[in-house]
Amino acid sequence: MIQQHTICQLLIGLVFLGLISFQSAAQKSTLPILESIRLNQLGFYPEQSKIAVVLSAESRPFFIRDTKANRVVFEGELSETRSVSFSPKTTRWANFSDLKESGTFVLELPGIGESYTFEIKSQVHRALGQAAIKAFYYQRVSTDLPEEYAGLWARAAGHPDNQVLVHASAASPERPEGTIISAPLGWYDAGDYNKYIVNSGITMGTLMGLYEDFPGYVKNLNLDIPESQNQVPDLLDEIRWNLLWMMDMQDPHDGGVYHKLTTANFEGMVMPHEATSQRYVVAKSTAATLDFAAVMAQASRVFKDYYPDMAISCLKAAEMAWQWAVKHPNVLYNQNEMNKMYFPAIQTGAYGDRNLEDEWLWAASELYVSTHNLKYLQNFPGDIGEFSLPSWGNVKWLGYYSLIRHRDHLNSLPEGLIAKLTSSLLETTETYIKSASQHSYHTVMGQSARDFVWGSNSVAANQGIALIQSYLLTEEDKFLKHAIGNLDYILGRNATGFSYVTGFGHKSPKNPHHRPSEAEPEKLPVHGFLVGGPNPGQQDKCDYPSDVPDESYVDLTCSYASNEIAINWNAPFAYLVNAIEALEGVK
Ligand code: 9MR
Repeated sequence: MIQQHTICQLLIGLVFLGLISFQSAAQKSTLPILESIRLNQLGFYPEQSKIAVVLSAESRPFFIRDTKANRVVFEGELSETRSVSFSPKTTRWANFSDLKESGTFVLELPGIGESYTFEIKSQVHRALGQAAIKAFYYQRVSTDLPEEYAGLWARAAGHPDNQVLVHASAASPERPEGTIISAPLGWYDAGDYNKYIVNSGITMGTLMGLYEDFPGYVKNLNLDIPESQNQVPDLLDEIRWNLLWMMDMQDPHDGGVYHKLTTANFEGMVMPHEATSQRYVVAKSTAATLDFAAVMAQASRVFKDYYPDMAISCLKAAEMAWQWAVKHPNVLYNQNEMNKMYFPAIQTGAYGDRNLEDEWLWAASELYVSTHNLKYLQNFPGDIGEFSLPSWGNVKWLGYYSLIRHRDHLNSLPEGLIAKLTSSLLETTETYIKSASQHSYHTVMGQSARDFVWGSNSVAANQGIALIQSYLLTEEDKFLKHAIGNLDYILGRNATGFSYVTGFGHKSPKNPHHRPSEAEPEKLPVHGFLVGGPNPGQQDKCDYPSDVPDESYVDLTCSYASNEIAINWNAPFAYLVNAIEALEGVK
């Protein structure tokens, strides 16, 4: 009696400490689920690596148990310990890559506990890949989302954006302050309801890159959106929704592009149709205009076969934007300075960038690929510099990826350029891989504390894209393997044990900073969104459970610095999952 009582107390204590939680009675095993076992909570491909990480000081045997047959199908021993300098945690890995049979399994530490269930099967991320793109549909502006397509998250239309005012900062002779313009459609940027050209730029470039790299796969992707019945790939119809908005952000009189379409202040935590404050187009900027030029140039290729007239308009818009930028090469968006001069002051996301070298390169690359006009190569640098991971403020490699992807059709590139680009990319991704095996979670992501910026999960996704690009160039399996490793990171093999995608995995964000999800708390959050992830900056001042860089994450709605969703994070995530499905899911 006494012994049972003590064990009971111990278990209650452990639950209280958050170390374990009990699984549903439907499962056969009576072992508790251990939060200290970290793995991709969806599962693995039969022919690929299968690694879990255990936060354990002791070396132990581990079993993989088939939950249906209730039978051990694999036995192994945890590895020696690993750690990183910025975290006090040590880990060991369980490698069960040799298990290739399909089914539903748990990883068991005999006598102690077991992992969440996971699957081994082909197409294990197929539904996730669709959801990662469908998330953009849920962000659509100026339209209702009928239940037929949006299910649980059906909602009324918000933001018609047909009565948008030209803000004083954006006034021009043809469009003085207060002019009413119309710029409907597009996607909400993130948890807020504004539309920003710079952030749309990288998002669109990344999604169109997915189409250009995997057209066959994308054509078969059904997203169940209103356009699904037409002959156009659903991904392209989704992209078009935002493209049409972007086109209206160009001033037709001079080709310059407004930096953003926004309210003066962030709206409250209400549904789109209840957020009705006046919206403005604000200040033209060179960054926005060049990002726009790059997107339009790429769109002119991607949409040529499906919407030929629109594709022609896109190329014209791109060329006009380029010309504006040539005349105004360094108009920076500086919100603080702007607010000293104009009323109303604008307090929403700035996406202010001080270095435009990369925007020039991206626009030049896309325009050159689409037109083959040598004038776009005139100012190309002889020295391409080191590889740098794309982010909203650094888009150089979006352009370089395009040059690499279209290399066979580009005859006039400076000699040796493609060779320099590919060796720069491969040098970086080889280094990524070398260090991964020394790292706590056996991932490319998180080898350095510097990976944990605002939106760190998009760093993991963009590293994954660099690895996929390397794989496409070399066909060396190690690159694909480590791209999948970063997806494993996103889905649970990480320092918090979260699968960072709403609606996917056993422990996923329930309270993302996302207005439509917050405004209807009785519903599950809209699914398919990647949250920002660990960010030791903790700029939102919410109550975080830890200050350690890779653990600085909290699943609270207040946490816009770690738990917001954003289109520029979902795009590389959508690329990564779908590229992996296109390459591995078919096996
Ligand atoms: O992703 C952006 C991050 O890099 C910046 O540090 C941060 C602060 O300026 O802003 C982030 O972008 C937010 C934008 O400003 C407004 N919409 C939500 C975006 C995601 O948090």
